[in-house]
Amino acid sequence: MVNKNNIQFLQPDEIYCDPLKAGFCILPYPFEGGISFHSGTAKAPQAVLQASSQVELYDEMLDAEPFRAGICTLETPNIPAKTKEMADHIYKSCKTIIEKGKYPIVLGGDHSISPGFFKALCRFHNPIGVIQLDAHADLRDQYEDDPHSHASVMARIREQTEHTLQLGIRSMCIEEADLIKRENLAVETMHELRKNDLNINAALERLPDKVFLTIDVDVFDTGLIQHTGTPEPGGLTWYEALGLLREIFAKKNVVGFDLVELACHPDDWVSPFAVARLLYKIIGLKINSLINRKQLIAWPKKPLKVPVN
Ligand SMILES: [Mn+2]
Repeated sequence: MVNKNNIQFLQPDEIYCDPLKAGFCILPYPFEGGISFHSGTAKAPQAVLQASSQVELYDEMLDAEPFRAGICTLETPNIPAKTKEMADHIYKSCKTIIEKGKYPIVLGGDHSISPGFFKALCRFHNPIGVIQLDAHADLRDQYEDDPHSHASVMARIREQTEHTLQLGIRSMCIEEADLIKRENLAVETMHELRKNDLNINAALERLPDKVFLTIDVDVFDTGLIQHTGTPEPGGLTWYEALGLLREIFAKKNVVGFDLVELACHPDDWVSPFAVARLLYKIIGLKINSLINRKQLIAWPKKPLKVPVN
C-alpha cells in the first residue's frame, strides 16, 4: 500500500504526502460496476485529484492549514469488475490502511464501494454507526438482481450495524418508505430538513460515538454538483452541508469517510473542484475535532499519526 499516486491530493511539498508519515490516506477507487443510470464515476477520482491543485491550503473557516498533518494519496488499485469481488477487495484495501495507522478516506467511484469499507472499519471499532448524506435511501435489498448495487448500500450496511442516520434523502420507492416506518429508521428527508424539523443534535445523540460518514455527492444541489450517477433536484447547498458536517464532527468521532458518485463530464470543472474542496474541509474538521477532544494539542505543523480511538 505504500505506492503513491502520481497526482497527490492538493499537490503539496513532498514531505506532506510521504506515505510513511502522513496521518491521512486517500484511496482513489474508481469503481463503476454498481451503477444503474449515468456513467462517469470511474473518472471521478482522477478529476478530483487534478482539481485539488487549485484548492487553497489555508482554510479560512478553521484558520488553519490542515494539509500539514500529512495527506498521502495512494495509487489507484486494480479493481475487480464484479461488485461481489470488489466488495472483498475494498475491504482488504481499507483494512490495510487502518492497520498501518492511517486515517482512511475513499474517493469513489460509485456508492457500492461503501459497505466493504465499512466492514473494514467494523473490525477496529465497536460499536460504530453510519451517517449517510445522500439523495437516495439506498435501502433496497437488491437492485436489478444485484445485492451489492449502489441502490442497496444502506441495506448492506444495516446488516453490519443497527445505528444509522440518513440525511438529505429525497428519493425512495414505496417498499423503502414502508421499511423506514416499520423499523422506525432515522431518515431525515430534505423536505423535513427545509422545514427546520431536523434536530440534528438529538439525531446524533442516538448514534454511538464512533461513526463512519458516507457522502453520496448527489445529496448536493445540482447547481453545485452538476453531474452524478443518479441526479435528483432540490439538494443541500454548500453551507447547509458544511453546517451539518460541523455538527457531526463536533459531536462524533468520525473514524473514516468516503465521497462517492461524482460523475465526470469533460466540460464540468465546477463539480470535481467542489468535491476536492469538500474533501479538504472534512480533513480540517477531523483535525479540529481531535483538538477539541484533546487528542491533539494544536494544529499540526508537520505530518503525524492521527489518533483514531
Ligand atoms: Mn444517491
